[in-house]
Amino acid sequence: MNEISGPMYYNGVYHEFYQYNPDGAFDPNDSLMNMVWGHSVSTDLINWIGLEPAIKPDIPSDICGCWTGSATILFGVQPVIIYTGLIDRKANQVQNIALPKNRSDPYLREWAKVGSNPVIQHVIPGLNSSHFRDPTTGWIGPDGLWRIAVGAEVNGIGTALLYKSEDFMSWTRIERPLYSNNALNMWECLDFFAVVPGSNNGLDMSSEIPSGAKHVLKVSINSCDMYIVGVYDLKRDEFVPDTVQDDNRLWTRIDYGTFYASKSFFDSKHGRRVIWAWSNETDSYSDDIAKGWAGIHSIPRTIWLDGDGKQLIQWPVEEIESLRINEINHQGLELKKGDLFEIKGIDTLQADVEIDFEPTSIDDAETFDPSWLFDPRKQCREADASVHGGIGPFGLVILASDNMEEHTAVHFRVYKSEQKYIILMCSDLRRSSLRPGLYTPAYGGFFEFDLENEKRISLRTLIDRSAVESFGSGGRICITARVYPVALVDDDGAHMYAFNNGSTTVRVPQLRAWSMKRAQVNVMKGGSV
Ligand code: DQQ
Repeated sequence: MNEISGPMYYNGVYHEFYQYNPDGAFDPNDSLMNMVWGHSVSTDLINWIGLEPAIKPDIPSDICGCWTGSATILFGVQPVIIYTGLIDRKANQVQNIALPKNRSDPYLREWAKVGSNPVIQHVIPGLNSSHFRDPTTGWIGPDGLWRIAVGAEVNGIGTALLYKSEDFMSWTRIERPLYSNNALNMWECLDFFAVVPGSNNGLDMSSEIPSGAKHVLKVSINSCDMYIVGVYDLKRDEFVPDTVQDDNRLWTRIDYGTFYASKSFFDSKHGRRVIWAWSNETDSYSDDIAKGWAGIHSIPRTIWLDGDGKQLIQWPVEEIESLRINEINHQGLELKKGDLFEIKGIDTLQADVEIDFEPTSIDDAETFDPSWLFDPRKQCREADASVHGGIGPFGLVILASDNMEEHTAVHFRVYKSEQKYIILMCSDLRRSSLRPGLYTPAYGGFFEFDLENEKRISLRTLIDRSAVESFGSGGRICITARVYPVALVDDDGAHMYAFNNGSTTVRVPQLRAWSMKRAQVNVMKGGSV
């Protein structure tokens, strides 16, 4: 499977539709021609029931595949899916609509395509018709009309085309796009949502958006999910970024690891916005064929905008804590240069770890070089966990074999840049496994941190065997990684450590860790798994 398509909360049930390849774990032509919409439901975002696919290719306007799209709940009662259909084997794309056959079925198992499909076709000069896809969730304007954006490449430029409709069925394109930027070409899986700076209450895009709200445009391209914060100019129906860098390597990322095509939705049960994404395998295709599956979805995260109005914050939904068991707790540890503290007493292959680091002095931060911002992964390779620093590296070593031949390091290093501090967070997979044929980069990203006032740098890492999801500084920076250590396959128990390799001693005021119970994942309705 690949990404989540059309997540929604409707009548007490969460729906997760997703791109699913019925032909197997590996698509030899990488053409994704037969994709269907897989469908799972949950009441807590943690335990899932698998259902039959909701949408399959069977009409001329999706005959070669049902690609990504969104769900919108019209006036709180009528769910509608709008998705991309492939009309031929050249992957030319149009947009289609499907409605639930029976709204009183709590799981909305069956969906019917409307007779007027395709509801949107590619008729714009300069549009690359095989790059015209992934319609967003709808939102309503002050004129009462619905809007959606569709990702496209127009004359080689990445564009969010804007469409308007009275009834969500018949659509007219607004000549001016919602936004376009030549820093990138095709934009996949656009997401557009409103946020109030400093508030973790989510906003429903189908309701009135309060004044003072900001808007976020997320684009997916080249395995990266990037976002821009700005305002939505209602008069011009245009997204206006607060700032945008010409060089897309400097765009802020939702997650700096294997986390792609993310999608958010408004969760009316808890009044929050939830985002999650596809994390692809980074093992080999033959491994995928042997396993019989490929691709997972990250743990859903609550997402909101920091009080500074610039940075999105993400944190695993609180329901994940229902899986925590066997808590262990340490307070007042001190890690001097070279110290390694073993975290024992939990299942290190399936764990949730929360740890705070407090450097005892801020004097020894090394000088930051702004050119590093273009390639944080290079900095993670060059200044890795074994390279002594001033403040840091400190962090966690996880999934480590007895002799450390295999291990994954998730760590921070603090730099001084004129009057501010900039932290590099890395998730370094280069020694994660002895197995050949794996993709094992050192992922990394930078973030600004008010070290003088905040003092503590937090790290939370959720480990679910091959999935390692790390949240730095309360969710200001996230890195998802996939690892395949031999120790994991053999199930002979891996080690976990907190470490410091910087000359500044680091206090650990609080370290809490849990084993995680197994969630029910895609238990098929009717008993089989
Ligand atoms: N995957 C879908 C497309 C989308 C891409 C096809 C992103 O709709 O653009 O499975 O991973």
